[in-house]
Amino acid sequence: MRIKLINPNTTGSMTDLIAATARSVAAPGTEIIAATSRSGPASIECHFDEAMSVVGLIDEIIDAPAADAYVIACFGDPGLLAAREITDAPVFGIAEAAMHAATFVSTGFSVVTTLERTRIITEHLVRNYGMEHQCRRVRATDVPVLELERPESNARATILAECERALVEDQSSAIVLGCAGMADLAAYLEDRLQVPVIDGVAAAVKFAEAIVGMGLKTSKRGDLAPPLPKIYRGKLASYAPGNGLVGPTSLKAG
Ligand code: 5HY
Repeated sequence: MRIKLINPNTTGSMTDLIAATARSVAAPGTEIIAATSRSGPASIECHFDEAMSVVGLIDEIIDAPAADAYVIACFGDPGLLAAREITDAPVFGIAEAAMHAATFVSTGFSVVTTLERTRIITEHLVRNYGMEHQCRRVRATDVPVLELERPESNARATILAECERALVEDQSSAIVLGCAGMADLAAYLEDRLQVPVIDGVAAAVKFAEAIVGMGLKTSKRGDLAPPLPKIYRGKLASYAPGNGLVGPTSLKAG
């Protein structure tokens, strides 16, 4: 099967890190195509960044080659439901995937994320995904996303310390990493903390393999049916559903 891994921010070096993690867990026979969005923010750290990242994300789903499944490799799961409307191939957000994986191996987890201001975005997702009972707390480290890949930023030590606090103060028994840029830290942290540390990129790839392996596709009955044909004006005129790019006539078959 072919899984298209989309980094909705425009930083290629981060995509390389994410792709390496995805390929390290992919089963034999699973092809990982990694794509960096070509338009939008260098990193996604607020509501505006998220909103501005969605068109670039959609472009990566519209553009060939088609995949059997798509992974949105940003912990805000930006544009997840919109993406599920324009293809019947299953689409996974790394936040949703990581939280579900955590519930299989613990009765209570903490999320350790980047900036304080993104903490509220994750708390919204926890509620949206019905994870209030399992997610004990969302914690911020105030490490900017692009600092994660700078060794001299001390990000790893800062994240480890926050995870240690989470296990004691939140009484959590698992950690969910709150950024795709933390994907390469899971093994190190798990070794230090001796609890499950879940990276959403790996979780999303394995869930994609499982769901595609079951022959499941996204339902086109109800709210995830293709967007209704209509006129779009201005910068986004070419995205008008029904004009061949997006919508019923161009449903991206998985
Ligand atoms: C991410 N931002 O995974 C999120 C993390 C965050 O550019 N990739 C980003 O801080 O919300």
